[in-house]
Amino acid sequence: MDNDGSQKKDFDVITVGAGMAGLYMLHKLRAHGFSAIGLESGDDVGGTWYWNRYPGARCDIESLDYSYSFDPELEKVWQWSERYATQPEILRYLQFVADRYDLRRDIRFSTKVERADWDDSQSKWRITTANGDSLTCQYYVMATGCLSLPKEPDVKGVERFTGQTYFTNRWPHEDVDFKGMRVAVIGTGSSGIQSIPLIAEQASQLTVFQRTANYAAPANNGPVRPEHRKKLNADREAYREEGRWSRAGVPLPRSEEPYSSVNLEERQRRLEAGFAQGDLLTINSSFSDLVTNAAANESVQDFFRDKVRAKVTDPKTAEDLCAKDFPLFTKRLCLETNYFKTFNLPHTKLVNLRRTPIASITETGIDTTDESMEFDAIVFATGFDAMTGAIVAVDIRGRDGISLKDVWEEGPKTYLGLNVHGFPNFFTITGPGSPSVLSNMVVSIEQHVNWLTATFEHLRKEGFQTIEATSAAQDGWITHVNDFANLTLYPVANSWYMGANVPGKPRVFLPYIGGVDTYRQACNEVVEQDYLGFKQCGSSGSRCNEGVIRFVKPDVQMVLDAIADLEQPPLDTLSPIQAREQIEANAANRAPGPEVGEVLDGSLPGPAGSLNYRLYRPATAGPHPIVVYYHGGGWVLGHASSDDPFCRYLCAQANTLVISVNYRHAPETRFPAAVEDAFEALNWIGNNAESLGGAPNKLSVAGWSAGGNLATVVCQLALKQGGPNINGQLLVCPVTDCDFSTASYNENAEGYILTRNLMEWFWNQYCEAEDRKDPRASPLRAESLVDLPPAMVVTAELDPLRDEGSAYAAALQAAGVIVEHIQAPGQIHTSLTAVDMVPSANDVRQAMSDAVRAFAK
Ligand code: N01
Repeated sequence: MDNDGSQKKDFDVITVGAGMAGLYMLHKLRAHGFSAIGLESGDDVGGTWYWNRYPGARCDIESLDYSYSFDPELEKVWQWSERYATQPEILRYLQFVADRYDLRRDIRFSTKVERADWDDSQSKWRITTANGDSLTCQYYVMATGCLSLPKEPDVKGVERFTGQTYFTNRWPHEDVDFKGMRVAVIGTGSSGIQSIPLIAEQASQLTVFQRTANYAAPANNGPVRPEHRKKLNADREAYREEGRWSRAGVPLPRSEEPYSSVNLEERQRRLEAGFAQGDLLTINSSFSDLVTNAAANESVQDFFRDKVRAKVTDPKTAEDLCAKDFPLFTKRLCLETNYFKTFNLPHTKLVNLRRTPIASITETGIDTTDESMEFDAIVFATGFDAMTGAIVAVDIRGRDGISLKDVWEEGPKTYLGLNVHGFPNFFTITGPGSPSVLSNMVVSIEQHVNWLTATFEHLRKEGFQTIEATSAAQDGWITHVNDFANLTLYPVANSWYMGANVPGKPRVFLPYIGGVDTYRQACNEVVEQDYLGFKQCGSSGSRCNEGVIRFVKPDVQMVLDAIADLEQPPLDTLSPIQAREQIEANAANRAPGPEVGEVLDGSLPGPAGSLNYRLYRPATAGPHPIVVYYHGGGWVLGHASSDDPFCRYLCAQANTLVISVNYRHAPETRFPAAVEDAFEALNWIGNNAESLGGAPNKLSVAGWSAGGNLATVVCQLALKQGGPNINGQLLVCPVTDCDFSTASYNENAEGYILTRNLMEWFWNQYCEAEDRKDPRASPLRAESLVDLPPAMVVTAELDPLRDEGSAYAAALQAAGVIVEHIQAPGQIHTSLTAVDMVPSANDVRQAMSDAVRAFAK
């Protein structure tokens, strides 16, 4: 109440939704001295668990984990009766929480928010409800849940049916009795799979209309597992903390072993154990690559299909119930109790809508293209407009009246799934771009609520009134979210994760798949870096630490982490011999690269003795264009086969013969020995092209790193000294100069494998100081680059050599050479050639192989 006794209208925070997120938000805000109110369209607390009252509704994360952890006392006083509690029990729990913390007094029920307008002059949000109330607040938080707005039933004739119609996600509060009724269920997602067996127990006839069969594991529900309770009770805080820093918000061992690395017997054992465990996560956690490796995923799909075949007696029905249309896990795995066995009951029938689609719903039933069926009731288990639907259902207007719906027209844009540029002081709990639905929601909710409350406190302490993500930070986060998703099989499925279940919704991967742990770390780092990527404003000024929180591609980061785990000494602290040994030992673990037609080792006459080469021949009929390839390794490390995966890739992908030639290395032989060898090898290959199986006059060069340096140099020498005609040069992160003062040397001096120290070490091994400006060492310093062959120059953003590569591309272009320069964001010096290890560089690699093909035309 305000002082005059009227209902209070202005708050520090208004939260929309009184489900799990809204309740905890309210509790936490109160504890930190913020005035807060919750607005809820339902007439009680519970959110998802208030609306989804259909028979069989249960959680699919074990209740011990799917419960708040913020108050140890609460955990002690509430005891779950089952592993996976029913909807009524979870609703009772949330009601208990609301009562225990006296939350209802600050929740206005039956209050639907219709509009929210940012008032820049007041630095406040004005919230308008359907009841006509107008309230204001400094911070506006949507705690509306990810799966709350029902998807409109997009079935023809839906309004014609005169029998009873039910929606699983808006189930009546009073009991529904299907006894003696002919019931249709449309939809076989989690809601359908949970409700169908119970509806079958009552109905006299049940017909299930399935458009897409789903993967389901047995729930094996029962009392809470004693060992689970014991683990939690042994050290609650440690257990919860493990969950907070886990991949999915549940403490679980996670295998680092790819599926293919495990023998058949062990694979089967793990899959059976996962099934026996009866949960969503164990099977996926039993191998490292089930959501990234299509072949591994396919093999586990077979396991799931065989389980269905073993349960369902009619083979045709069994086959129809086998999921086949999308990779396992790329839609949420369902947990089932008697679902498949229900189809063995004589009064249950499956209609496969792929074969016989629904033509129309009629007054009395459903017509498919094959038959007319009469029903007393139709149950729609057709899902939600997930993750964004409930948010944009409110007309949210940010700065200058911009509409969130418009801003999100092509897919949601958020920073960390928490805030949106242009919408100061507006927040979403478990919003798109956060782990949310891919995690134990309670863990993610608690993390967001804690982060928000700490942020509001920080702003209060610092005297700031507003906070808003910058456009650059938001774009960076969206790129990161997509980069992670693109490493997985998820984008191929027509799932609600992709927005693909709602006609017309943009196809965008909505949650963040990097993991609860990774995400939490990012949020923490944002705070540690004084709210990196947020602009904070107050009456006495503003502060903005502009930046992108995650700019390294996620797969590159995994490589960096794996290397850090090895705890190896930096190469530049070793002798060249030790450095070579370390590099060779590491190479033993790398991915092998694609198959090619033939690999031959040979030698050719060099200026100071023979030089080894390795020849990669495509499987197609020759003769093929030739690429003379120079390996990387700072003129100190490597040999003819040290870039084996990349050479194989170029050979197979560009259908070209790749001849990787060795050259003398430093410090044993210093500059210009490597150049002399590289040039001699080029000449020899040019002269022997036909006997090597190459097409005449189709010769290009390629090289990576120091090999890129040699490739540029031989092109210059061939022009000057009359070498063979070169059709093109592919320069991958090349050394082109000896200047350590570039911005890229400063920005990327450490942390990305090739360090500034290492590069200095390489130069010191290779070349006397007075020789370094010789264009044969620093080709960027050549007098003229006119008439050099067409080039593709590829530079990596996080590479000390980036700027000299870019400078060489620009100099070539200025000299009239045809150049394509690709700058690879988020990549490091070693990642572009790391075939099969860094898939985020696949597009760049494809462009390289296209360029090599084009050189030969
Ligand atoms: O919805 P869904 P849901 N004609 O979208 C079909 C969570 N949840 O409510 O796949 C015919 O998964 C549609 O077919 P298709 C959980 O995260 C959790 O079941 O589009 N069929 C699909 O079969 C879950 O993932 C629990 O071809 C139509 C079904 O309807 C999420 O909520 C329990 C159709 C919809 O499946 C959503 O689950 C329940 C049409 N026009 C839900 N339109 C727990 O266990 C749609 N379908 C905690």
